[in-house]
Amino acid sequence: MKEKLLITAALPYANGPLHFGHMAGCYLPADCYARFNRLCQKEVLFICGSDEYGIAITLSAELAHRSPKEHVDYYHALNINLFARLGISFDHYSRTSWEGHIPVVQQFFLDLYQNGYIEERDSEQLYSSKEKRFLADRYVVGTCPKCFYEEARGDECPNCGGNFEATDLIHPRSKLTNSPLTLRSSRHWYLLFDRFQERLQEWIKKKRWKANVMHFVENYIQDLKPRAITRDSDWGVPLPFAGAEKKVFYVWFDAPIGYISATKEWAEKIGKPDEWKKYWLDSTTNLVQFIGKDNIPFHAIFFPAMIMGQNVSYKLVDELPANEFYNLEGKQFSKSSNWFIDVDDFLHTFHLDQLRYTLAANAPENQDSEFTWQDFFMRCNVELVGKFGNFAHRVLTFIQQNAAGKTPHCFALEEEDKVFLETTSHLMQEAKQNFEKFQLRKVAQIFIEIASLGNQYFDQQKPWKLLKNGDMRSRLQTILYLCMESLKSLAIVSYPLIPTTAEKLWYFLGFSTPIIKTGWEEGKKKRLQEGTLLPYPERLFPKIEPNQIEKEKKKLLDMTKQDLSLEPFKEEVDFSAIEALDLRIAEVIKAEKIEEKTKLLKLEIDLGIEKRTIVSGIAKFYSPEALIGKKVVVIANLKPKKIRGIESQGMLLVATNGKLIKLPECESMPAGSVIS
Ligand code: B3M
Ligand code: ZN
Repeated sequence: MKEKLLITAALPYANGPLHFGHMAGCYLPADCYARFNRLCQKEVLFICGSDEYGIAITLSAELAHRSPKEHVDYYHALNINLFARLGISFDHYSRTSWEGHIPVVQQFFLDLYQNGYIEERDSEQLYSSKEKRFLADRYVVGTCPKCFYEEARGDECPNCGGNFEATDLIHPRSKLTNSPLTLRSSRHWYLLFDRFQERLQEWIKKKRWKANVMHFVENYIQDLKPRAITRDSDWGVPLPFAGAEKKVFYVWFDAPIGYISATKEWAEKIGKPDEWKKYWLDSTTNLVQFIGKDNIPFHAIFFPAMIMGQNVSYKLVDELPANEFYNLEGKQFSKSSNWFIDVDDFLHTFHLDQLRYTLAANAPENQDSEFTWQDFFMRCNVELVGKFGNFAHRVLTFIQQNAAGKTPHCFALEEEDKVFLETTSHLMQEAKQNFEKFQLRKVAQIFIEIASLGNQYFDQQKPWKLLKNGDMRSRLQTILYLCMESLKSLAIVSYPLIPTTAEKLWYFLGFSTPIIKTGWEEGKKKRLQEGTLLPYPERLFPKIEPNQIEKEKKKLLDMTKQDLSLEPFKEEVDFSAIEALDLRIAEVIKAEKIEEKTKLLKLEIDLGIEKRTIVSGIAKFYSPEALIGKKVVVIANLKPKKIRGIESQGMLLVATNGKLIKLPECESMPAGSVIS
């Protein structure tokens, strides 16, 4: 029977864009592992989905003036899109807000309840009389009980780093309305984690996880306490009985169950609704869960305890590859402080496999690591182009030019040929073991080592010298054949890391069945078909110019200089307020500065129906000459107003972040067009 593998990657919150840090830490390692095991022809199911409940999400949604549903719909779509572009090969990507998730979570709770692991408790929670609701965690701000910093959050203090309950804050107030909060009794359900201590200890003892993970987990288990698994909110999985209205499960209770419900959704999708059981309810499944280090307690302790309290025996996690953090040029990736790399931008300029290789070669496996442009440059040019690409290119073009573009024949091997083949094969085996141990950095290193070995062999054998000697024809063929053998190994080893490029190389070697369909062992055994007419090879990777990297570094720095103090949203308005506005496209026909030193320009514009004069404060960003002939958006029904003695008959609309000003783009529309 085939070995069965269920691979999961931490469910990302649908609460903000994902960045390279998430990719390097969790999703790319999980993807490489899934691809590797598929290549080894194991039965692989790779599952993930968006984590869509929780207080952090309702708060962000409220701050952005949208409903939680709109908020998660937006980020869920963004997550899907990003994973697709990075070639993350999930078999199914679900979301915790799909309806099938609810009964699974509720049943988990009911089993725990029946088995005596749940306790109801009344406790004092912070209540806002103004908002008429309980406020939890991040909805609360107040004075830190430890250092008296006045802007501490409900769960921690950014000033002293202290951790506490929201109820410990001095003068707690609502983050949204600033209104004071008072204590009110609220009923919550607690999961008695302490009751699982012995079973968890027994179970964890047998694990062979990374030392830091083991150490952390063993310590954590010493001091397990009951924890509230419900919250006062209406966004989340509801409790399965009456009398618990406005209560939902805590996001860390429902999210891990999302792995199971996502698998159920997958089974439904493929039209075999019971197929999920083959993975979750069969002890022979190997369950491998990829996570970031901040998720360790939930996957190594809480979720296993929740499973131990069930009436059904679900799989407990077997392997828990937990990576450290991945930063950007020395600082954490952060969209809000403009320290990130725009993925669209990146993939527009560079090749996806350049990124996948760099992230894998530098993955934060045993300590934090970082993306730097310099490292990217070096890996792309020195390793991907200089070693791997170069070897492929010189061998394949040599064959095109000197061996009629056909797979050469392999004649008798000499000692050095055998050593070359054996060393390559040995390195491949080593790469395989490292894939199995989640050591992508090491795999990447071995991959480049195989390429270097190929280059050395080619240099030592000097096939170009043999060209001149007709008697050496068979020797020449053998050498080229063996170089192609080495390229074959490179394609196989690199497939999980850089699948597109590996398949391309495979095709250049004259194979018509893709590597992934051929398999690791089969591919290794498969003979190159001597005499096959080979396709003309392209370069596998382009070389990156130093100025491209300088440009990227500058872009990053420039971004941080932008002012991020964007204005908060204004009060809601009725549709009538929008209808009342007459927005039009106009063409600028004349433009001049009012006085040399002001930022004001006097514009003459054509609204299609009539011409007007308007005064606009954009002189710092647009010269009069640049504006002539440009289409702009104006408010056409604004009462005229005198500015510096000139009657401005309308107003020009611009985009601004307080520092920069840009005119919206609408060149293709004729003057007079209505904006609605
Ligand atoms: N959404 C946390 C995170 O993205 C969380 C993981 C859930 S896994 C069940 O770090
Ligand atoms: Zn503090």
